[in-house]
Amino acid sequence: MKKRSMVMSLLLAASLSVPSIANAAPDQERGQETFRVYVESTGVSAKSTKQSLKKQYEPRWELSENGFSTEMNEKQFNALQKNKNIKVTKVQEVELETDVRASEYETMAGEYPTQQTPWGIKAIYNNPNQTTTSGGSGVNIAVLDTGVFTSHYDLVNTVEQCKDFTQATPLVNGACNDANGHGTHVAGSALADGGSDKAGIYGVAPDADLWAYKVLGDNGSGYSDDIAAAIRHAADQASATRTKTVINMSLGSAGQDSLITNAVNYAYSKGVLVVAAAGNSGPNQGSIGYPGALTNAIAVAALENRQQNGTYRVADFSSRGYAQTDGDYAIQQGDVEISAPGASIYSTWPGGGYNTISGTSMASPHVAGLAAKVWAANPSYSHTQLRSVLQNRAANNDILGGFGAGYGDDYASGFGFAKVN
Ligand SMILES: [Ca+2]
Ligand SMILES: [Ca+2]
Ligand SMILES: [Ca+2]
Repeated sequence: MKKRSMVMSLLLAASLSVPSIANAAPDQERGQETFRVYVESTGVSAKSTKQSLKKQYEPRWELSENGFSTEMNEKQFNALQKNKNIKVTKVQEVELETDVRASEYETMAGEYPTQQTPWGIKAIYNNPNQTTTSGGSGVNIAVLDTGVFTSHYDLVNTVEQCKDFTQATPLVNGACNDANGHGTHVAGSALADGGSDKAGIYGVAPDADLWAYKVLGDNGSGYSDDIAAAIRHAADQASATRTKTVINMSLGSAGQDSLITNAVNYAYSKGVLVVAAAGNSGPNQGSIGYPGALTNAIAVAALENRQQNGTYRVADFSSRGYAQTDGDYAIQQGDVEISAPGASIYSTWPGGGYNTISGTSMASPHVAGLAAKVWAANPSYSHTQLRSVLQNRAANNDILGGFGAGYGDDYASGFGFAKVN
């Protein structure tokens, strides 16, 4: 395999540096271990209660008027629970929607990709001979994930923001290191641009701008308050810069989280389009995860590169919605909305190489990229108009293959496979 240039060895070396673990918890005594909580004061004196709580516990994120997240130990948590004017809850952990260990094929750093337009790109462009991609100019894609290897040849020119929401000091600007691989892979499917030499890999919308927001740790797990803060930050940045923004969340959990729900609703109210993985807990009914299951997030199911009943097939692992809503072409909580390629997806990887992995995590950025591409071409659209267009394109490409899939809107594939053409 041809080498891409000497620069790659530097990139590889950079990727091997061990990320520092910031501010490891100092509490070693039994019962003194701290954990993440959200504290909300209630009642007529909620404001002053909050002020005094903030003096005791250093706030991490203030995600509501009378609340904030912080760290405390079991003893402190139990004490606050007894106070009727304080609502204190443990912050939920959220995970990425892929098993990255299930990598099938890897191209080492420094080598050119074996495919410049992987099957998912050809499929969503509806052209088996597609050799490059285009579009997305002026639209931001905020990838809330494990970070991004922003030095990758095929991503470096797309990076506009790189921020870390997971460190002990919240919101580190200019840092978004990905030691996991998941976020780098997701970003590549959405907007890899082939690199300056145009010999690299292509995502759906290579002219879009990448906002790489690290919200999950290197083990692929993160806290819902960090994710909620990143969602709100993306929405505020979209407003401040007066630009169109698509949020991609290839992450989730079985249960609904109020911090993330409120943040998604906030972003949606600010005109941001929110796209999320449906989850990898299929194929049974009701296996869909959050935040995809929220009405204000587009839940994306994963397709395999395999035909059944004359269409692509929904992967068994792809989480399902509820059969009772089949055929209604309406979106309510718990519905799968759109399908996209998500099995055996080849994309960018930390260090500068490429890797093939599977999950609804891989399907979601195909839709985020398509959204950016359609929005850039139709800048007068509101985010709700854009969502309708994506739904219509999906309905025009009905999916019939896979457990639970059938004619029209179904709980496995949603409205269908939304394509470029
Ligand atoms: Ca949804
Ligand atoms: Ca339905
Ligand atoms: Ca169908």
